[in-house]
Amino acid sequence: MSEIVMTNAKGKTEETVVPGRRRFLASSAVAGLAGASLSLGLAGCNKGSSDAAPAAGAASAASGADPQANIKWDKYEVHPGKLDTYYSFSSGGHSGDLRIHGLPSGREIRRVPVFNVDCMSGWGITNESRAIIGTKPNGQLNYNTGDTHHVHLSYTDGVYDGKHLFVNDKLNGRIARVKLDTMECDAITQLPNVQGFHGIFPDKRDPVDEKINYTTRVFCGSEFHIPHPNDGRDINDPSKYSCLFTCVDAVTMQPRYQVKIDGNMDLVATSYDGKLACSNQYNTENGVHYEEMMSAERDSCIFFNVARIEEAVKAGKFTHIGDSKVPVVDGTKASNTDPKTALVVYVPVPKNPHGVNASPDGKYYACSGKLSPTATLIEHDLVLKWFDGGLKDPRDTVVAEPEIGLGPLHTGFDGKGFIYTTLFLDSQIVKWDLEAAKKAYQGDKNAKVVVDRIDVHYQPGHGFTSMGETAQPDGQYFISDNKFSKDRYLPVGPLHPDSSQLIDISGEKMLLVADHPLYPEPHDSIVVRRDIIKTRQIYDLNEFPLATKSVKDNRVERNGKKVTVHLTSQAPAYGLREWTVKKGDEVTIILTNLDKVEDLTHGFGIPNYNISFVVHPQQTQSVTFIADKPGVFWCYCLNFCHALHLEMRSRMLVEA
Ligand code: K7E
Ligand code: CUA
Ligand code: CA
Repeated sequence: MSEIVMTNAKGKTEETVVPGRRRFLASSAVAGLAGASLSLGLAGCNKGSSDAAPAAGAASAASGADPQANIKWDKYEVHPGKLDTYYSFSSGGHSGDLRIHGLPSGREIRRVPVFNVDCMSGWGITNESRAIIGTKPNGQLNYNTGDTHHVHLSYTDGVYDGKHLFVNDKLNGRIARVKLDTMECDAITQLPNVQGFHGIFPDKRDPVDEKINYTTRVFCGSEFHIPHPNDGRDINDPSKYSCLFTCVDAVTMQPRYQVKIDGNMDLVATSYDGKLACSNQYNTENGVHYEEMMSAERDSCIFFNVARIEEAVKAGKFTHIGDSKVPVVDGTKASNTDPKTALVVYVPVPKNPHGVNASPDGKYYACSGKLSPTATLIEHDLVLKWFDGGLKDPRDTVVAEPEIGLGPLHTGFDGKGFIYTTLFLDSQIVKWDLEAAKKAYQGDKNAKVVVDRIDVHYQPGHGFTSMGETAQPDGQYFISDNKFSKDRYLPVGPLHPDSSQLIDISGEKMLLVADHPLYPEPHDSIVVRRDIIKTRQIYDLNEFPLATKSVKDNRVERNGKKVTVHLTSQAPAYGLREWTVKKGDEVTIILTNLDKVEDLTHGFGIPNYNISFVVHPQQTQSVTFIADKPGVFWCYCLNFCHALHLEMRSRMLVEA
């Protein structure tokens, strides 16, 4: 690779700004972000304010001042036995799971398996979880991998209602729903004809029916363009590839309709009035190699007119792709030139944007430049005005486009007029003033757009504020989820943790107040006030048709070669001390936990049969397997439950 020359927003080379720091960036981050071509990408910036001052944090570090000197640490301490103020729900990236942390402590409280197989809980092992994940005719799981990126809760009146969480699987194109009362996944749906399902966002109210002020749909983008259907046709003709935007019914979890578009979709956001959904597009070029994907100076932020799309579906203006029954409407550019009938509008924004977020007042969308040092603010009402025929050029929906720093990716709002954007290349968070950015865009040279910067460690991806994706942002915290942690934690070999940094944004200056290592690799999170989440600790036996409701009902039933063991657990014993089956039998064990005590979870493991799972108080779970190995097998409790936990076992006797 030839020598890399990075220019900052003012056209200076990076070395003249902050020497040591930029050298590190030049060697690692730039290599990862399209290498030598990056300088081309940065040339795309133009309009708007350019008061992108040299890094404030880096400057003070260079002058020796300790930015932590005046921090009152008490505020962020959660003492033993005390509870956190917030839940944070995080995707787990290519671990395929979902994480729940407490904030401000950063303590990991729970992992929820979703697309991964998990031997702690038995997710992917029990019949119940396998039915949700889906199995092939031969009984194997459809998938045992996944890649979760974005998590969002269901809404009522623009605020989290604590009912459901939705999370995407970028790897295998699936959407999952998690019940927030038990924090367990209850549905997984494959999106048809979609690859690289990345952005996901629930709606916040109905676009047509004013009375429906809660989430009934979830919108899903797709990042990779493919032939439709992707059955071997057109594999060598990328001009025939395209992407589908999918609307999934939040209740049935079935796709309602899809929109075929030009270019691709990365992140997704929705409006607060239900009228729009949008997605940033970095590959409007329909490129297949990265050079092609970054060849245009501008890409787009695409806006979907939800009500019009639903009318088109109702009116039968759709086609089908392959075997899929899901209606597909036409959102391509050529078919959507007349604003009065358009289903979508493509708003040009600078080069390869990443991340689009709706402001909590419902008025704006912030789309980050990534390969342009700008962020673009698009006004909600102006997008609607375009759809009404009142604006000629989609670009006229843009109300600000300040230069904020290098590699802007994700954005959070504090509800006080400030916007916080992660700068991947600068390894900083920049705080900028929304109204000042608008003024600067109108030509006011004195508008002070960037009001603060802080170093993070290192290369932040996602950033988000407490309650910032709702109509009730509280302006307390910003989390910077950093892709590299380098030297921040004790070294543990080549695999470094990701680094989540807690920033207090309640004052004028941002304060970095905590580092939390994360098992790779969370992308997006949301920070939710704890009063919103109402969990339950004990199941109801009546929810489980297979439950064994009394100790007296423990039994073994045989039907030909099929054996069903109806078993209970109650500390410190299972309801049967032993049972006998024959080699070759198909055995189903249905285990009901009769304990009614909070936190009293039992486990069940069968040695050498590759089976382990847990049952929570009053829950029933089952497993099915072929008893292919004769002998004595001590089925034992895996989850420490009682002083006699080690003695909690039964024998499965398999006759030869
Ligand atoms: Cu990592 Cu939201 Cu998947 Cu950006 S995405 S960083
Ligand atoms: Cu039951 Cu340990
Ligand atoms: Ca592009």
